[in-house]
Amino acid sequence: MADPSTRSGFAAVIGAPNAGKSTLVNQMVGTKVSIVTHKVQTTRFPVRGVAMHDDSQIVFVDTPGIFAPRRRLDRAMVRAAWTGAEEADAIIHVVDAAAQTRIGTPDETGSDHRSGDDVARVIDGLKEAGRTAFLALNKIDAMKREPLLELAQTLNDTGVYSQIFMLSATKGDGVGDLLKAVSETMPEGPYLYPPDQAADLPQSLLAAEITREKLFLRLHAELPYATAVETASWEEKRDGSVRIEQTIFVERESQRAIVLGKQGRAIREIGQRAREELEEILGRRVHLFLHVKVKENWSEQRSLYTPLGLEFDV
Ligand SMILES: Nc1nc2c(ncn2[C@@H]2O[C@H](COP(=O)(O)OP(=O)(O)OP(=O)(O)O)[C@@H](O)[C@H]2O)c(=O)[nH]1
Ligand SMILES: [Mg+2]
Repeated sequence: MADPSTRSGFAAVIGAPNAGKSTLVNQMVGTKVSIVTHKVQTTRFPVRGVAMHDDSQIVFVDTPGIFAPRRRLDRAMVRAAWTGAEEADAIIHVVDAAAQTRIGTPDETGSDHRSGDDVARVIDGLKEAGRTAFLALNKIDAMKREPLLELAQTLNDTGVYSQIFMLSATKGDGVGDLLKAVSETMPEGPYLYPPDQAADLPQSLLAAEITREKLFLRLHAELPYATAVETASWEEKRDGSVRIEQTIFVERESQRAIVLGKQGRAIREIGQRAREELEEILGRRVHLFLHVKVKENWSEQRSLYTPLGLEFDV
């Protein structure tokens, strides 16, 4: 019989690209379930992370950033984010509060923080859906108090937020308060996952994501967005190690050359970083083999979308 005193449900974490959604989910779950980089549009599909708080189980759904989509993959990403929100018991809107006070000023990455538009887009979406959300004003470690309070006031006036939290997802400040508040809104019911399970991403997919994170960190400008990673084979060895082969797809031959680097230096570095992290996650030796393949239209292939929980026809 299910214990009637337990609560469980889904909490979608939505917001503009780069707001810190994945960092926040990892922090609330207490382990890395979703990859994080300084670049926008890192997360491409919904990733679940399970957290416990007292007798509540919260399944956080990290989602791709919400922005004005252009390509098919972009549209699918944004659609997935909204679907995640519609289906969830609670919604957390993460806002990069520090960036909001720098709108129009390009930073070292060349980004001009037009995410003001993206914040408005989320607010409009919440209004249309008739939903309220928890507002998580993130990155408070990187800004002054006064503009933060002003921003909180402005966003509060929109009327779409039930509660406002100010936090630093990287440092963990304020994250516990949000977790507690969300846990209290979860509906009564039995746990959806075993209480000690943190993630539900298949290992081969997680391994592909780790490599994609290293690609995003190593490559520049538009190139990361022209890449995708697939785990082609996964072989358990008798000595306890695992042999993983992955394919990195790029759209053009010239991109392949950059991913490989001079005398294969770039791909070696990417492979080494991914292998080191995989060994840490899996707790055993990993032999990682990366192949770079040109597939001009990888982002137009239906078979790529479904396994990731993305819709193709949007
Ligand atoms: N200073 C500071 N940086 C943060 C904080 N939270 C996240 N970041 C940084 O913001 C960047 C983006 O973080 P992510 O967690 O990947 O953001 P995201 O919202 O998941 O981004 P997408 O998946 O691209 O939509 C990374 O460089 C993080 O280290 C924070 O509290 N303070
Ligand atoms: Mg993310």
